[in-house]
Amino acid sequence: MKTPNVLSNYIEFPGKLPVKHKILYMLLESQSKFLSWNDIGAKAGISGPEVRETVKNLLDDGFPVETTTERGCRISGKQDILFPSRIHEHLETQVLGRKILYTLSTTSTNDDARLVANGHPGGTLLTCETQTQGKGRLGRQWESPRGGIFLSLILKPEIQPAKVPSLSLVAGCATAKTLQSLGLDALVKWPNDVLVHGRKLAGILCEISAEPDRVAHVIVGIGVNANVSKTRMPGPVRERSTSILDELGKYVDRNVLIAGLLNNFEAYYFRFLESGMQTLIPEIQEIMAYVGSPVIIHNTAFGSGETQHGILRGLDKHGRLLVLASTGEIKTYTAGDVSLRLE
Ligand code: BT5
Repeated sequence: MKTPNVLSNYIEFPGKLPVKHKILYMLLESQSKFLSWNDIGAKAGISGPEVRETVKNLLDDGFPVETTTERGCRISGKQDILFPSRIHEHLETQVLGRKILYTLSTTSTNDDARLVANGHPGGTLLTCETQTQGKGRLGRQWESPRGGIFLSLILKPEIQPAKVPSLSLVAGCATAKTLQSLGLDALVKWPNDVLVHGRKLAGILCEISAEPDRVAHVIVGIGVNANVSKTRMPGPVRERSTSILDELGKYVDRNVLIAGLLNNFEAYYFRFLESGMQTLIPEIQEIMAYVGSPVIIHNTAFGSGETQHGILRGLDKHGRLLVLASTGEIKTYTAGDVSLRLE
């Protein structure tokens, strides 16, 4: 059971850095040069034994710190690490990510965001290097190995609760556009996936807390397989997933990518709030997977569990899925899983 002290492992930006992160960033910035124990201690404001204890902690966290008695310690080579300050440098947003909460590892950033949403402003970003209990929809699991992007945004939109489900598509669209800017052929698969060459590269999980006519907050969780090969995923996921590393054959700067994603998402989010979902539909349909193709819909609304076949037609003005059934009738879905029907 999580305590209300859920953020004790997080660092807050802007804010004071805990000693561990101060030392980590010192080592990373010194670019493979040794830093003496004394220098580190003086800069971090702690004693020699405390420095050694903190460095041991960093080793336990998986950072390849090389330690020597004489010369001090260093981290060699480029490390793929998130820096809240670097995410911040690349932000062009007014609201999203203006406050960043970052930790190396947690159970699920969505769970943490939900627990702390009341005490934090709309737009707060939670992110981490790895999740131990990453969540998908309907109790499914989200594989969260290091190198991926795992983020949750606390949003406090003044909209009717019924409009919240559209935010999944808005986030999906922003994620796909961000991936397209890297040269990837990214498409949105209704309601919450981003596919590249038919394989899942990113997923969205929106969770709402609301009264009947008022939204308290929405947590928009986004997972992106970035600098991680799908070979690190368990078998069934490996077959149906891909990553930026697998597609482009190179590492990306996740700090820049997260900032770019937030920049794109905010632009769409503001349009959604100002003008409604309707204005975004044409753009989303343009990058939607399976339009015109035979599909199978597994309807998950109200636990109905029914499965239907049809031709995917697109979206209605609310972002609901339109499918042409074999009877000639157009069916509308508010929730479900779509897969391609192989003839
Ligand atoms: C999703 O659910 O796609 C939502 C994923 C949201 C993840 C983010 S990460 C930050 C935040 N914190 C969280 O705890 N969650 C959010 P769904 O449509 O139900 O898809 C889940 C299914 O995708 C699984 O059952 C697997 O088949 C597959 N899957 C799991 N991990 C994957 C991965 N890393 N890449 C691709 N597919 C994956």
